[in-house]
Amino acid sequence: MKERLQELQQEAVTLVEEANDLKRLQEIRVAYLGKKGPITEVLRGMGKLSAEERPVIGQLANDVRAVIQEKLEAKEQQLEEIEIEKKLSAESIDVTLPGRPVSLGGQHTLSLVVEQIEDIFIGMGFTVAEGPEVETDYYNFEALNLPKDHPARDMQDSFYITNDLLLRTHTSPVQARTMEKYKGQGPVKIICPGKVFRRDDDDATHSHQFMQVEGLYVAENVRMSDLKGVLETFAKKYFGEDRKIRLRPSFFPFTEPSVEVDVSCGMCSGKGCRICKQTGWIEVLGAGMVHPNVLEMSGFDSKKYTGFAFGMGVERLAMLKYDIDDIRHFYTNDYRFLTQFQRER
Ligand code: FA5
Repeated sequence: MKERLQELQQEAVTLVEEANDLKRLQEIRVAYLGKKGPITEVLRGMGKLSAEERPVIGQLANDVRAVIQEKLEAKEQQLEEIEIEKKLSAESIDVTLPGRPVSLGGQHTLSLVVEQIEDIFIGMGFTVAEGPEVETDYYNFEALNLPKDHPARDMQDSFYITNDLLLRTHTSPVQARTMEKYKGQGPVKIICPGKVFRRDDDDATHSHQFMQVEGLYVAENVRMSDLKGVLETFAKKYFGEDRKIRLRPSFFPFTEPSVEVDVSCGMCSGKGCRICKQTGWIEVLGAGMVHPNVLEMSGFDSKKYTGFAFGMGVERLAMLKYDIDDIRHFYTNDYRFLTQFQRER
């Protein structure tokens, strides 16, 4: 019996040493130390032993049990440590690896162009004003000398929301809103960039939603030559010296006299192409001297004050400067298109 116990101890210790995971250790524990294990069996057979042998074998069985138990615990600890080590090395972070590049967003091309336009006019003493995109019929039309049923309302097909509310068709309502705030006291010298909406069919140069920058200068003795000077200065600063501008007589109910301003086409250098509809010129803005009725309706004395106003199409200005062949590029938001334009410093 003594030999049997020593054999069992040897067997168990060898198995424990060979075990290489915690599951196997548990199996060995159950097999050798469990209730149905060989040591328990030996102890059960102690009844057959003599009184002298009994305590010796009992003591030995307990010692064997203790040795196996000890070996199991030591091995268990060892395997746990290996496991933790493995886990740590699998999860370790190499802090010396270069980081993944973060792709930074940028400003939309139209915002960049609006900023350039603002910078130029701020440099000429204008400040930036704002107005709502959902506008009343009064400010969009009536206050601009376009009473209800005036035929010139057809020049700008509108998106009406109710009988009295519409998406503004131009930034000109900000003229009337701003003049009202000044309560008849000039000078007023503002620009207003913003979105406008028209029921125009979309094509390479037209969109149903586009941006304008309005300009208004009302003071004593403002003349047509001031308007021309400001627009020429703007064109030179924005396009550079190589582009030409021309003024054509035109009609707007809110200005008298009125002009339309064209810039020479950059795609064909004025020779004529699809973009300029073979004319060599692209219309970029409407302008004129503020109509006395508009001044009076907004609380300004038209005998004391005169002024000029203009409204420019931002997309057209951007297309001309960057030779963009289709206005729809601005709205489809193709990343490859947008990332070509960076802020000018
Ligand atoms: C006006 O909107 C006037 N309010 C401008 C004005 C202001 C005149 C102050 C006098 C005094 P017009 O409809 O021509 O005018 O539009 C002005 C500019 O907006 C055009 O020269 C053009 O550059 C741009 N534009 C007009 N329609 C579209 C369109 N559908 N898509 C893109 N740009 C357009």
